[in-house]
Amino acid sequence: MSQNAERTLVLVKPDGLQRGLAGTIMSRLENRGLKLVASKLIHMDESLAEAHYMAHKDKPFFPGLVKFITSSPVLAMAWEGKDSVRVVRNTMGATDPTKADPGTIRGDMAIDIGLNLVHASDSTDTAHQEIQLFFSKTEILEYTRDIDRWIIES
Ligand code: IDP
Ligand code: MG
Repeated sequence: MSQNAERTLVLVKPDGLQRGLAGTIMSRLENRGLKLVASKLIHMDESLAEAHYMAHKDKPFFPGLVKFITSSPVLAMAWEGKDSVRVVRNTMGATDPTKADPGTIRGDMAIDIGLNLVHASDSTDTAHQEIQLFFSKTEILEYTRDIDRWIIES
């Protein structure tokens, strides 16, 4: 991994794939200058969903959230770049799309909190755990991009 770079887990949730927005969402992250280092289409089972959303297990919306995230495939991705955890959260917008800023993924393309299109890790620690949950070491690819010298000052 290049200096100062970090990785974060992003899911295009079932609503994103069903609505045909996976490409648009990937484009937004690519356009921001982030680098895709892992990706897979996966139909999450209950145990993966419960592990992924463990922090919310006592919340009233937890059963509905598990049911939703396992209802149809998701696109799981790891993105790498400068401050990627914070940058991706900012690019996604607030959890409740009615409160998300225009210009963000949720602020432009979603309106309901239960159908907010994307997941992204909320800290470098959770990013590390979440990436491990979805990807093996060999599924995360190290490569350089010539264009990076036009995106990140050395
Ligand atoms: P985040 O996805 O922005 O990190 P979290 O608070 O971690 O938001 O919640 C995880 C997911 O659970 C949200 O993306 C949303 O889909 C769902 N969720 C959160 N709060 C509520 C709620 O109050 N009602 C219904 N669903 C919720
Ligand atoms: Mg969260």
